[in-house]
Amino acid sequence: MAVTDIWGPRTPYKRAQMWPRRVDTELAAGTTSDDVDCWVPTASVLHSNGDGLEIAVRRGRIVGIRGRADDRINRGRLDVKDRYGWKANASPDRLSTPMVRKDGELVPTDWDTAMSRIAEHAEDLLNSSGPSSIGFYTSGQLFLEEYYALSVIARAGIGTNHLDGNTRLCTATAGEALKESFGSDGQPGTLADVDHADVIALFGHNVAETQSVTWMRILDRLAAPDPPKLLCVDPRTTAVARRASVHLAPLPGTNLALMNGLLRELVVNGWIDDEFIREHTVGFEDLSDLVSQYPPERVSDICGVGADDIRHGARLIGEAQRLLSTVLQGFYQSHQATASAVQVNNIHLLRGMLGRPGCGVLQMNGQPTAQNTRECGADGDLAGFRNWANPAHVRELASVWNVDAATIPHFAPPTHAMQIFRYAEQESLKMLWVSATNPAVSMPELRRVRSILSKESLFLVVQDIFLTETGMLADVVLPAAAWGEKVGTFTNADRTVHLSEKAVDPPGGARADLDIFLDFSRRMDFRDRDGRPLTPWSNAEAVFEAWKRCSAGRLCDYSGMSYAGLREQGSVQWPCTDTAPGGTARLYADGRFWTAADECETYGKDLITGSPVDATRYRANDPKGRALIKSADYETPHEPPSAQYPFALITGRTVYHFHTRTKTARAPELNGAAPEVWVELSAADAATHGIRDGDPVEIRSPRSTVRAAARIADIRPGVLFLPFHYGYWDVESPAAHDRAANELTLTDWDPASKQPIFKTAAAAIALLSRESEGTR
Ligand SMILES: Nc1nc2c(c(=O)[nH]1)N[C@H]1C(S)=C(S)[C@@H](COP(=O)(O)OP(=O)(O)OC[C@H]3O[C@@H](n4cnc5c(=O)[nH]c(N)nc54)[C@H](O)[C@@H]3O)O[C@H]1N2
Ligand SMILES: Nc1nc2c(c(=O)[nH]1)N[C@H]1C(S)=C(S)[C@@H](COP(=O)(O)OP(=O)(O)OC[C@H]3O[C@@H](n4cnc5c(=O)[nH]c(N)nc54)[C@H](O)[C@@H]3O)O[C@H]1N2
Ligand SMILES: [Mo]
Repeated sequence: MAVTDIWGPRTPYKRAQMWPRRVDTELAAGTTSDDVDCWVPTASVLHSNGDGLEIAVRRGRIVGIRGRADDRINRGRLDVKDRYGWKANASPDRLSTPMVRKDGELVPTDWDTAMSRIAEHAEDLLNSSGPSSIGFYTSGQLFLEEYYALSVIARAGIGTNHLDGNTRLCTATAGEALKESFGSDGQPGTLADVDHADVIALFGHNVAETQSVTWMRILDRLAAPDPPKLLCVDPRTTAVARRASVHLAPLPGTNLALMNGLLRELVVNGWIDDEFIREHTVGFEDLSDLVSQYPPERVSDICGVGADDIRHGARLIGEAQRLLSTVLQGFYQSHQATASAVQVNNIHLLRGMLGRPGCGVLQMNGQPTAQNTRECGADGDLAGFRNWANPAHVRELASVWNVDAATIPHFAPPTHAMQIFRYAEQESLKMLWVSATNPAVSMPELRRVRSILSKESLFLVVQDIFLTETGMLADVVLPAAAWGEKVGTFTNADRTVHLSEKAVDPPGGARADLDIFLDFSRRMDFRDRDGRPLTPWSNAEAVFEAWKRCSAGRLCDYSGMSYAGLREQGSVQWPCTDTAPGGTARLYADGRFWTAADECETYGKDLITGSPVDATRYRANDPKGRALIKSADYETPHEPPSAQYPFALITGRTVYHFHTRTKTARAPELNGAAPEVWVELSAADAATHGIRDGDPVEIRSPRSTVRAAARIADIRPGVLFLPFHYGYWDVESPAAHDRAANELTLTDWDPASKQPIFKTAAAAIALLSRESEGTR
């Protein structure tokens, strides 16, 4: 298959049939299946779909990949990044030895020197400044066992509240929206709902490029009789939009007005399930009052979408028999993120469409292991979806870890990433340990981020598989083993857990992230209440067994799983318990939610201000298992287009690259398909500005300037789209800082989920002289 053949050939199937198999295989040039010594089971780490994969190994080296034919997620198929991305593992510039900064330069050293430098620094800070001077910023790309170990180390070992993941930039809003509506994080639906739905609604989700195997599944249904209808909500005419029955292209940042308008149509037309609303929800009257203020004409004015298009979109949802909705960054990273994502949950609550085949909500994840970051409490919650504001939950966790409840910080919500960086800026945070994320490219307003990471007052540890833009600013760099070089489990966007086996050894002295964290814990000599080691584990399986105990009784219950079982069954969806040993496809089939005051993961927040609901107030209105219908009024974005910056700037992805390209730019096929940064604009705007396709242009925001090649695309006039993948590790003059989209984005976040707003900023565009092309 050519690299540009992204979705491959069709294997049509009708509703409620089994999705046919199609096994995709990619082997290194000159290698045939006969040369492969063994196929090692794993799953994808280049998106959240959780496609089951097998790594081809020959003489201790990775020589290819194929989809697992029997995996229920992909039935053998490969995403294009997975087809080639494995090549990065053997890249000659993999980090293979620790480095420490000496006289301003990073120099190679041995593990003992690097780790003792970190441990001594942490000891000193604990003695001089206390636990709040130390923070951890981790990922959505490590394994469950690694997050769990880190969570125990940070919360019970160090005792700091400053532990968050890059999942904050990614799916904090997914987690928050689920908590606000259903009382707990946890995906209601399953990817198998694609097989049953008659309408699939995609809200700010370019699934064709970002979870391309799920798009193949949708395409295969579209190619058969009785295809589902699609509703696409995206300001760009993506491949999804092109196949949609209704495409709504709202102005960036106006999702909430659109959602309120759609909900109003459902109410006005009686497309609601009164009995479900009465029996299983609270808050309908408030929502109904509020959305009555959003008739199609008003919404049309706000969103720049035709009033009749809004009616058509609502009818599609309202008359669906089996509605599947998916939500991603077009909502989560946009203005009023949580409030908008919650309205998608509300559609399903109003229509009573949850827990049945085809009736699902997928508040999507983005990163392969983001779900694990959240459930292990390496994000803004306590392990096992426990409520930091509920003393009984804190005591329960303390007893699992055998520590005093007072050791686990719970005086305030766990600190969110943007606030951790703020503390570093203010110098109260003096040590930051960054694992498997590259904030010097992926965080908003990069000039500020660079200045924080470069501060003299900050001791920066960076644990990665390559020397990234962030690593270059570190005091200590730790070389990690990558996927395929270590063992562990991880959980995709529909709660499916896969075990990823070790296929080959890591390069040089690189070590599994888990081993690095556990080494640190041993050096710090963290102990439990009885003086026993806090993290007594020596391998991933032992950590998994400990996590099973921690998760037992909570929604993300793993207690019925084991490595042996995962090897046998291939994959399992949590909750998986004694009573549900095969796992659980759909949550909430019984219409009972996790909202009871004693159970819930949060007492919730005001969706507009983010201010938390206090325990007393929540208990006074205990929803006792009914879902919460929460509504909110639309407000204008914080940085709307202006005379000086007339465009709405949005940022996002292309199918060929993963994030900051540390892996995909090292796979020649993928890099060749998208070697340089571009900016998309409409033909009308291009004409006004005298810009032709391919011209070098400059995009300016109140923060900075980026240079890119113009691409005339099918995008709403007035909107610019810039992929955020391109940083500086592979350019000749990195100091120019004129390539990364996040030079332009603003420091601002959703008040409820604290997720940064990467998709609503103002910008201007101008043609650069055509001769300056290629001068980078
Ligand atoms: N190829 C590839 N796949 C990936 C990744 C990758 O880097 N590359 N990353 C993975 C990760 S971590 C994530 S989080 C997911 C993200 O997956 P997606 O969310 O699908 O990807 P994005 O391109 O960030 O944004 C989706 C769409 O939001 C639209 N959008 C922008 N602003 C608005 C708005 O105001 N309203 C609406 N309705 N839409 C808007 C954009 O036009 C864009 O098409 O992808 C995962 N999969
Ligand atoms: N403007 C803009 N900015 C965005 C977004 C956007 O749409 N627009 N999207 C946001 C989203 S959704 C996300 S998820 C983030 C992603 O942002 P980042 O997390 O910064 O992106 P990655 O390039 O995936 O960084 C992961 C790092 O982990 C390393 N790594 C990979 N595997 C391992 C491993 O096993 N161990 C260790 N130790 N390291 C490993 C990789 O080499 C890489 O350096 O970006 C966010 N930033
Ligand atoms: Mo993400």
